[in-house]
This record gives sequence, structure tokens and C-alpha cells, in this order.
Amino acid sequence: MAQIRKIIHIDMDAFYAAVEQRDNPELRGKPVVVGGDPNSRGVVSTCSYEARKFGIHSAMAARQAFLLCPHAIFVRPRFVAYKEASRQIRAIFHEYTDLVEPLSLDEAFLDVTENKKGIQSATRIACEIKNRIRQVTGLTASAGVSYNKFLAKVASDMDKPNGLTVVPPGQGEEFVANLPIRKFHGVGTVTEGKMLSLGIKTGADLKKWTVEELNRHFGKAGAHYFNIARGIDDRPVEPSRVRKSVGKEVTLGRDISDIGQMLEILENLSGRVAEYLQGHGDKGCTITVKVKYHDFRLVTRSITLPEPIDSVGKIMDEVPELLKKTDAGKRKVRLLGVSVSNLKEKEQADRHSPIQRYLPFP
Ligand code: TTP
Ligand code: MG
Repeated sequence: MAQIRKIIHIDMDAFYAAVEQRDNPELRGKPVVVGGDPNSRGVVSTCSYEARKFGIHSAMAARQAFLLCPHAIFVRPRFVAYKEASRQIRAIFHEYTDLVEPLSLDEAFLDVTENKKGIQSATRIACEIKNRIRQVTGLTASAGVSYNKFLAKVASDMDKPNGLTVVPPGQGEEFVANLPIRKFHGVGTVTEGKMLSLGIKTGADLKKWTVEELNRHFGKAGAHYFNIARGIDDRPVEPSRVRKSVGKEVTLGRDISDIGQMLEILENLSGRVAEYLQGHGDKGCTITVKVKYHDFRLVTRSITLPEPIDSVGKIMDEVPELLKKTDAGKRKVRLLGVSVSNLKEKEQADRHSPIQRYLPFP
């Protein structure tokens, strides 16, 4: 039998907002909203836990956040500071293992089955990492510890902020059984709606379905749902995952037809794509905008640039034109997405610099 793995998922608490509160003591203990301008069409990137009590959350219109909590403090994001904190936490992860798979600036999977410090207990490692993060960055993180990625990821979200949740071998199935399906990582609002309409409210409900039935209703994802209902997930932690594209999308709370509002949302998504690219030293040549209309019809529009890019500005140079090539506005929209593909790794991207590009072949 294959060895039981020890997987940790770490996710920083209210990441951007926590960095802002750390760097400006006046913001501590207060509702802080990081994102766009509430007076124009800005979108909330994230908010402090104090602000969450008012119902504010990521991807909400900043204007709505203001209405929910007029005394909240609205600040613009400072990506340089977030990137620095991200670099620091990654360095801490690598003190324990090089099997680190970052998912974004503020979260990563670690496989600590074998680790550089020879520590047996993954829970102890998670504790140490949380303490080190606190010491080095002044920020708190939540951790999930389990024997696969799915369980570790869900566990890290169970007791936020500053939580540590362990799902030991043998307890995964029971842990999943009691979980409402909206807590399942990878189950978005659309799938959640579909599952609820089929009477699937918890992991236990999901487990009653055969893999054939799940395939019929959910296509390719069916087998994955079948497995996770049993606490099974064999995906490895992939440190240098070769990504083909980096994309972010959001299903909107309600269908919209205002182009300005769509562009604000696309800018927020582009910012996150750019952040991921820069965090990984990747650049890409193809920019794609994805639009799902209210009737669920999906269209994408792409452009391929001569030079690879990684900045929000360069992405947003193209996005308005790409959006114009869809029927967005004429038709109501329920989902928006942006991705950058055709990725060149750092070295390869550097080779695209103008000087080298014109060198003749030897
Ligand atoms: P999350 O980890 O999803 O959120 P969070 O760290 O702010 O809060 P918590 O994990 O405690 O629930 O995202 C990490 C950062 O990514 C977040 O601080 C800001 C950014 N982000 C956006 O810019 N837009 C978004 O829609 C989301 C979800 C996150
Ligand atoms: Mg987080």
C-alpha cells in the first residue's frame, strides 16, 4: 500500500487587509476594505474580519460595502507589500520542504511526508510554520493538516482566522460527510445550485450517488466528486507545476448589463492574474476574456501579443476591446473571466526581450 502522505495547506488570514492593518496601526481592530473606490465602480479585493461582520466580502461592489458599513476605512491595494509578505512566507515553507505548491500569493500546499527537519508530526510543523509566519511577517495564517490536498484545503478554512484544523487518517470520510457542499473546494455557486436541486446538501448526500450518475450530471468533474465524497484525493503536491494558463473568473451575484461595471470587475480579476504571473516569474502572450450570458451561453475572445506580458496595465490595454467583441451589455452577463495563456517561463520570456529577438540564428 502506498504511504499515507502528510499534507499541509496554509492560507493567510484576510491577507491584503491584514498587511494594511500591520503597516498602519490606526487601521487595527477596525473594519478595513481593500479594493477599488466606493465612489466609482470599484470592487472589494478583501476586507478585515471586523468588516466581514457587516456582510462585506471579496468581489462585492465597493459601493455596496460602503452602504453596509459607512464607517469602514477604504484603502487601495499595495501589491509590492503583499508580494514581499508572500516571498517571506514561501521562504519559511522551504525551510521545511521543497514540495511547495503555491496557489496564490497567500496560500500554498506543502507535502511534509519527508521534511528537511525530520519532524514526524505534520501538526507540529503546521504549528511551527504559523508561529514563524507570525514572527517574521507579523501576520496570522490558518492551516489545514491532512493526508491529501482536498482535505487539507477544506480544513484550513474551518477555523479562520488563526486556525489549525487536523483531519487525521481514518477520519476524512466522516469529516466530509458532515460538510455542507458549499464548503467543498472547487464547488462554485453554479454547481452548488445544481447539487442542491438534486437534494445534495452535504458530503453524506453526495456519497449516495454512483460515479455514473455523477458523470451524467457533472461531466468530467463527476469522478472527482465521487472520490472526495469518500475523502479520497490522489493529486500530488506539484512544486514546479507547468501551468498552461493563469485565469480568474467570477460568477456575479446578479446578472449585469453595465459595461463600466464589467470593466471594473475585469480589472480586479486582471490584477489577480497579474499578481500570480509576477509571483511565479511567468509571462504570457495570449489574453482571453470569458463571458457567460444570462442564458448560460459562453463566449471567449482572445488576442495574442508579439511580446509576453505580466502586468495588469498590459492586460487591461486589451480587455475593453475584447469585451466589445462580445454581446456583453446588449445581453446580460452572469460570469466574467480573464486569463493569460501561451506562457513563457522566465528565461524564455527574457529571450523575447527586443535585443535578443533580432539576433540571427547561429
Ligand atoms: P483569500 O485567501 O481568498 O482571502 P483573504 O486572505 O483576504 O481572507 P481569508 O483567507 O482569511 O478568508 O484571498 C487572498 C487575497 O487575494 C486577498 O487578501 C485579496 C485577493 N483577492 C482579490 O483581490 N479578489 C478576490 O475576489 C479574492 C477572493 C481575493
Ligand atoms: Mg487568505
